[in-house]
Amino acid sequence: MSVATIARAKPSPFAFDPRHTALVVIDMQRDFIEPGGFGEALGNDVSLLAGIVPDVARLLSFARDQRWHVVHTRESHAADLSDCPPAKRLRGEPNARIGDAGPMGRILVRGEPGNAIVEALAPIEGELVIDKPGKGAFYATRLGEELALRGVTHLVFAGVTTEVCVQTTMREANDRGYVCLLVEDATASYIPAFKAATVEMIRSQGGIVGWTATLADLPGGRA
Ligand code: TIU
Repeated sequence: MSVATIARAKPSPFAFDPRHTALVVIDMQRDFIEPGGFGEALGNDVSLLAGIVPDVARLLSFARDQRWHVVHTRESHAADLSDCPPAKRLRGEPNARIGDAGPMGRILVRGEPGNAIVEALAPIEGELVIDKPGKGAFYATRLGEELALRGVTHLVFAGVTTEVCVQTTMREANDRGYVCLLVEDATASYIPAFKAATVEMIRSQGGIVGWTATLADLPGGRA
């Protein structure tokens, strides 16, 4: 069994088998990262998220080199919004509603320009792309079945936003028995204090939700 270890992971070394490990890149889509999308419509400064694109690209390249499985998610809804509960659609300001027209097409609607993953992180052939109607990537998707088919037991997380879709997915994964690690410098929030708190709470209490590490901590420091 080929086992790798991230010795400097917190709260303790993180051992994993690359063949049973997937990188899960959460919602690195234009809607959240570029001006004119859902994130900005909610009143956020999107530059905080754009700043991690090169770091996520380094992590993605590392995962591909190491032959980890790779999963990309997109928060998105069907064009008829049949998978968007009113409680979600009506949240926020009237001009920020999911399904409304925006500069990058209809907000958070599948297939619209704004729903695309940013070019620098575009999925390549063989990588799994999961469209998810919720904040968590396991809710109402085939993610669990796809990971089971591939024999994945360990998940390494990156993406946005740390305390919303990343944390929700990580908690869903933890409850489903996956061993989880968050790469601190490959995740971001519109609210830096929330990112910091999330990183701390994940690894608190002996790793109650999982582990954290930085890109420089990865095996070989190659990322
Ligand atoms: N608003 C916010 O921080 N996040 C989201 O709505 N979705 C994700 O985190 N992807």
